[in-house]
Amino acid sequence: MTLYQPFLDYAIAYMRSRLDLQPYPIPEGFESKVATVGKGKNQQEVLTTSYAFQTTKLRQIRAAHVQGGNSLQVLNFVIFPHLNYDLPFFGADLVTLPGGHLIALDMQPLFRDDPAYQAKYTQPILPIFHAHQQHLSWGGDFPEEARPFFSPAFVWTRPQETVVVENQVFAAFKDYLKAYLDFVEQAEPVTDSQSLADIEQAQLRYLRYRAEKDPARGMFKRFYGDEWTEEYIHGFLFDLERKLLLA
Ligand code: DBV
Repeated sequence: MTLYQPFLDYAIAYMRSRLDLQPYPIPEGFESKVATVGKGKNQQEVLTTSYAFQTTKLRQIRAAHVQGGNSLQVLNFVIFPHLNYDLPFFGADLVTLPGGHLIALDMQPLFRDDPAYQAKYTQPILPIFHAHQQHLSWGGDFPEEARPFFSPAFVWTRPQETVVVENQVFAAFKDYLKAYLDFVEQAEPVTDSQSLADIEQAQLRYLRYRAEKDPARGMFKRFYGDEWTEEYIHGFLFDLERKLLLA
């Protein structure tokens, strides 16, 4: 059972239908990785596969899909716009662990507290947020330091039932992705040098936070070791700093 495969398939097919998706390089050794965990009857394979694309407006569209049986399924899907667009990040963290499901879905703002930015990128999605929020109760505490990176339209929920993930969460995911691609379609390049500098700073702030606090670090280290994990995080999942150094 791979709970999030339909999300991944949908996202790729839908993006293909609206964008000119080009491949984005995945470093060698990170396209697909498997480990066997547990002993005896409890042995389980954990497979992590990576997907990555780019377009003229979107620097990196990438997904990590972890499949390790009924009680370990993860799809982490993030879109990083090019640095000359003020677009938010599309962020989906869909996680199933032995303790249950944990769902984070958002368009993560570059400038959370800027009213003009909110009017442009948060207010238009509030109706979608409220429509889905009715079916998805608030997921409770999350790290306080992560707060600046989420929008007021942050879907954060821990469904008890898998069927809620398959139906309500999937519906929210589709609506958010559609709304995001609408923003992408409308986005115009930023040329003002101060705005460009602000965008780069905001992207780096977000990226450093995510790379440093990646909640999957412990899990990946257990499965695949320290070296593979750090390289996966800095060389693929959150690679902006490396790419800027190379540029
Ligand atoms: N999270 C990632 C990547 C993952 C991933 C790249 C490829 O950023 C998986 C895998 N997220 C993942 C796992 C867990 C979480 C939890 C495996 C469970 C960790 C555990 O319980 O052991 C949103 N994801 C979480 C949590 C949050 C998010 C708030 C709970 C963390 C906690 O309670 O400490 N998404 C995550 C986040 C940001 C985001 C923190 C910040 C901007 O966009």
